[in-house]
Amino acid sequence: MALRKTATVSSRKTSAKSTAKASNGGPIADFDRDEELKAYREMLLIRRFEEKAGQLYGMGFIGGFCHLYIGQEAVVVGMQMAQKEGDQVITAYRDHGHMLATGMEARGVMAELTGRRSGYSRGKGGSMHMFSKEKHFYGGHGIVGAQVSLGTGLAFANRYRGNDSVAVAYFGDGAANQGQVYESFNMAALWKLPIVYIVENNRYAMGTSTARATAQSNYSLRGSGFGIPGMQVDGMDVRAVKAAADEALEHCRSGKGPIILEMLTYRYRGHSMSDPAKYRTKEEVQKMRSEQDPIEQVRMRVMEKGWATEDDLKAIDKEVRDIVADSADFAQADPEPDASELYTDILL
Ligand SMILES: Cc1ncc(C[n+]2csc(CCOP(=O)(O)OP(=O)(O)O)c2C)c(N)n1
Ligand SMILES: [Mg+2]
Repeated sequence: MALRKTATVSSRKTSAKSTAKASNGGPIADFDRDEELKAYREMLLIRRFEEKAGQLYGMGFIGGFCHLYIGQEAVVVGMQMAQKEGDQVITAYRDHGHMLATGMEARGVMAELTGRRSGYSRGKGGSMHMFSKEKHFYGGHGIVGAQVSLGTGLAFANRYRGNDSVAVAYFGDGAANQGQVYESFNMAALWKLPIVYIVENNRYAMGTSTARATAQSNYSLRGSGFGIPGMQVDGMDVRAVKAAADEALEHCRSGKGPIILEMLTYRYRGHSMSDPAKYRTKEEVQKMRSEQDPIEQVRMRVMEKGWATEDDLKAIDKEVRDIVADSADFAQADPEPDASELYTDILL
């Protein structure tokens, strides 16, 4: 696979017209009406869920850390649309979107965020530590970069068992500078492990911009020393993500080993819930929101093509809002775990 060159993210404009190429020159998937509306719904669910999580945090219902995924929705939704049943997902702490995209229930995720009994980790894991073996979601990790090694282990297990599954390991631009990432790349390339490494390049690691922290800002090239191919992808366009995902998953499934997808994306909110945001201007955030918003891009396309009316989209919005409101009501009514649960499900 050819390595593609960087395109500047800032030159992109939201366009209602469907073009043959993504804004950085990469391929896009040709979505039909159902796919557009599915992508729209899934991304909206994540956004509304995250907005509600932010509210509940402000009201004191969620304790500890809480990292919102708002702005980055197209990445996980485009990837998930290309994956097959059995493909594993693992990510860092900015993880609620990944959980919802794998099909985990909003109720269980919200209950975990609020530390309740019906949460995915029985209220004992919180925002950063949730898992669902049934949905092949392996966390939720607070140690920056750790999920890359663990994800490589998942891929090793696939190879060892001789199954057809691919592991998808997400990590940030900051995590990409961790040493264990390269130890993992080495083993994955050596043993041709079926894994897609996704660098979610949202331009910041907490308050440090990529420009200040990295000697090689084209993260798709980070595997080149190991012969791992990579692509830069417009991570704000769900069709571009889907096209890259199709190619990458096929690469892995056909036994060619690992591949890296660098998703050019952006987070609208602060790193976590308290973030003075002195490291970027309000104008920078506003420009991304108004010109490249992943949900707005789909909305404009489906409206222009006559694939949905305002009312159709409002109905989707209502359905999604209802799911999210229900999850918040459920979580607040659910009891906290009993004190006797303190010593269960843990290694002593
Ligand atoms: C090993 C380790 N070092 C440092 C931290 C503190 N820390 C938490 S998040 C973060 C930034 C990571 O940024 P990035 O990988 O770009 O992910 P993003 O938050 O942008 O999604 C750091 C340094 C940590 N949790 N683990
Ligand atoms: Mg980052």
